[in-house]
Amino acid sequence: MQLTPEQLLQFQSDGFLILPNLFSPVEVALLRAGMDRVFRQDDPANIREKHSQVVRTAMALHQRDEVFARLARHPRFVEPAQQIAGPDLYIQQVKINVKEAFTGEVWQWHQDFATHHHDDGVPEPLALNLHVFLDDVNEFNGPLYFVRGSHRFGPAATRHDTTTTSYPLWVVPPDVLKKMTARGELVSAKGSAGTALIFGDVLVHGSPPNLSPWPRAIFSLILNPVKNHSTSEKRPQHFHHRDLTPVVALADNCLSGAR
Ligand SMILES: O=C(O)CCC(=O)C(=O)O
Repeated sequence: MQLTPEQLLQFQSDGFLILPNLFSPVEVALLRAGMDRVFRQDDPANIREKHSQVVRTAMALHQRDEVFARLARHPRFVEPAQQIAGPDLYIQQVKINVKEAFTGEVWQWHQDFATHHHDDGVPEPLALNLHVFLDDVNEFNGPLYFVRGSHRFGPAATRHDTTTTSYPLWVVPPDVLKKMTARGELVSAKGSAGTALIFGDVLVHGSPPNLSPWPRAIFSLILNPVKNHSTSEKRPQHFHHRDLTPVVALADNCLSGAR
């Protein structure tokens, strides 16, 4: 699948794209079945909420379940990513982030690059984050918030937050965010299950707690140019995979039959 010239311009201008209903209800059902399987596993890559102990993030999914091995190579993700970031991309991270109804906790404002750079030694902010909603995401169940155009500020001053999130995250402090929002509006990324997002490594984003009665699960794939690979192995490999083999797109119907 190729992005149109208009979509590419919009990505360059806003720093993100929302692609409504990119995956069908049947494909979402296959992915949700995979999510149930990996969440039942007793695996250190299932990271739990600090307070409720339910799974907040499940990582290394392409190594743990066939449906996610295929999704990480899906042409609707890989081909647009290659258009933006170049042909040779490796699979850096594959996860699902969940915000359970009533208890799902916050993700502080951050740029993914800060953690990729400080913790993994990634040189440049070239990676892309590709999401697909596994639930309907609305304004109440903890959508991602973006600061439109914040990628144009480049890497921002950061603070290492080891208390709020279930794993340490380099976050954007409030005074920096305030300056950015004076120049770029806040957008909440909403849509039906199957909607996809693409955003770059320095786009500022975060998400509020889920106070609603509706759970919210989002699959996330990070692809990084091979030439921009990590140079530190400080974090366990489920945070940043070491295999630099360039990803090859599968057929468009690759999810059917995966279980
Ligand atoms: O899933 C979310 O709400 C945000 C997650 C996020 O920003 C991240 O994993 O970097």
